[in-house]
Amino acid sequence: MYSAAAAAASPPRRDFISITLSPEDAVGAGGYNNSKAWRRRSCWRKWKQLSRLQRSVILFLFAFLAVCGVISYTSMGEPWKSVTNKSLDDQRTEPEIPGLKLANPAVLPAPQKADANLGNYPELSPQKPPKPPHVRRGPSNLQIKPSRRDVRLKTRHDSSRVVEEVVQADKEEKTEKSVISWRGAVIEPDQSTEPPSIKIKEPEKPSSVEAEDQKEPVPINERQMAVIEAFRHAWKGYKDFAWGHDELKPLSKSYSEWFGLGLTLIDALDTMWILGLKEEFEEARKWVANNLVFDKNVDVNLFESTIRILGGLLSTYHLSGDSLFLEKAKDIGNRLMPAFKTPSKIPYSDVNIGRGTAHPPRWTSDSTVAEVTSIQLEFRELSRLTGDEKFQKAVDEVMKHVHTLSGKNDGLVPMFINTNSGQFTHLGVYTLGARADSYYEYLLKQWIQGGKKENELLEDYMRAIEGVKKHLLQRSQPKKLTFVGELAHGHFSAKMDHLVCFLPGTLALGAHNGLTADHMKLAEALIETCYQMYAQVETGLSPEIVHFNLHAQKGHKDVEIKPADRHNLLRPETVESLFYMYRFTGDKKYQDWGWEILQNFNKYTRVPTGGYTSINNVQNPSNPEPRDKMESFFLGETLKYMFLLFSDDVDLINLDKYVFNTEAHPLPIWAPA
Ligand code: DMJ
Repeated sequence: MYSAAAAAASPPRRDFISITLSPEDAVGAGGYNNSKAWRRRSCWRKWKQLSRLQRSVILFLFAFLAVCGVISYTSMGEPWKSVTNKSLDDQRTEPEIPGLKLANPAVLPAPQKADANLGNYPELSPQKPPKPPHVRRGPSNLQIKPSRRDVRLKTRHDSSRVVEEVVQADKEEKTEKSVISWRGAVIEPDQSTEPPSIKIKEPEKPSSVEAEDQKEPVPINERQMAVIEAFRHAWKGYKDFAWGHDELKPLSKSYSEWFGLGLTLIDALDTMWILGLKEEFEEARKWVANNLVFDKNVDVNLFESTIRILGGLLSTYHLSGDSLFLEKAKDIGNRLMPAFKTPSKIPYSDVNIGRGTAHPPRWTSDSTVAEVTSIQLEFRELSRLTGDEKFQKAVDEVMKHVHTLSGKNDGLVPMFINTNSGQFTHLGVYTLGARADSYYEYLLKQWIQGGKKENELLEDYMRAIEGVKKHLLQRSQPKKLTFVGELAHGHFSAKMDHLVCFLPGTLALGAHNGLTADHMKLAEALIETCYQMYAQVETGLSPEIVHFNLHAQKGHKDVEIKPADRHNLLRPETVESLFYMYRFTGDKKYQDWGWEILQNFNKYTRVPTGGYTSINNVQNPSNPEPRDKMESFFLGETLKYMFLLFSDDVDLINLDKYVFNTEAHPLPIWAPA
């Protein structure tokens, strides 16, 4: 016992710890004694001799060391854990948008969260090097079995002669199969998540890949082979003379720049995927990974870069499952956002994607109505994929605003809108052609994309089609072709742009989605007219604009062409509508019409050294006057729609699962019916 007297007698204690092991302690007086009992007794004695402070400090030290030991054990374990889980994580395809659940095992890659750094675009975030691994994810069954595309090609091999290059591609495909899952035409959209801002029920399950795989594969037919051959010829010109530039100039064997962003290459990515051109796709993908940089001091047109670049990247991401394309899509999407910083929130036409500034054209503060209302499919999809609602919010606001505007004529919109006041300008002129066309197309397509719930969009679309019927439809002479003219301050003009030929396809798509059968009737009449715009012309190719005869005159056809309008830019609209019409009716005449058009493109616009060219004069077969330019949409749209038109496989971009943007880039329908 420790007493005060003993304390006074004993030397003052110091508050430090000294642990001395005397030989006595180690070896007892009686020599070495290592019995358990002796050791226990000796330790206990030693412990009792320590002061209370010394004992506490020793206990504390032991406790401290034990805690350190536990912590360092767990942190050393982490890297091991992540190493062992990595391969599993690579294959996982769960959605990362909080609160959203996959309705079925994902076929396409999971939507990814927006990179937090990208929010500060474009001033702060330099372009990152292309980091994401080149991984194509897909269901395991597709990785080990030959794809439907493989089988189609094989069937074709067995039955008849095949274009040589396709065989070559097929061989190469087989050698690389162990590395990459080339999904070809077996394409299931990722529809299993919904936009963050729209609350709807659990999305329905898209048809499973397994079920689709059991179907007989549809072999590629000769007409599709011819499209592949045409694409390869066009691509050869682009690769040889314009690689990485915006457009090929096939005659001068050079290129032209518009934005300096490899426009043709990006526009063509998903076409290559759909046509099964793997080798070309891989090469283009490398260019995107290593050379596509958006951090550039360049002005781009908001609409054109949205439909071609953003749309092209998003659809390629969906088809290939390669996250590189989503990263690039996020990058360009963020860089385009400054366009919406206007007093009215109606976006400016031009954005400098390097500086983060936007402005209207030099001569006006107006934007084009079709442009500001035809960027929605792409920005909405970007929000769905990133979980960042700012993209969708910006474009939805434009649609809501336009919905309320006065100045429409039975649903028909003027061509311009002011970015300051938010009001339509240049009132009184109504067209379904340039500057208004895709407004109507995107009303319907957004409604379909969003699962047919956004009633204002449908309302505006239905009203507009009634407006077309009331104000713009007429019949020509002598063939009584139904056409869509224009209205300028109450005066009807029998002028129709080739651009208007998107309309039969859009009407048919609406009818397929449950809208009135009238729309299909009108579509049938209008596609006949669009075909006649080719058939009645000397080269069998349509001019940019035609004027229809309203009165029968001896020796006159329905179609008249003015000298300034007789060029052909290799535009897609008629082929696009032929594709929809064939899909929905199965009437082979639409394929035959498309076949004629392809042959005429080959006859009058094909450049022997590679590429196709727009021409100046569709009325002169002996000299169509090549213009020396291949527009990016020839590969992005015209040849893609040709290929789809000639296909009898309704699952090759199933129209109940995908909606095409106005540049022919398929995007998933969020909640398919
Ligand atoms: C393409 O860029 C798009 O189809 C757009 O909607 C209209 N113009 C061209 C094709 O003609």
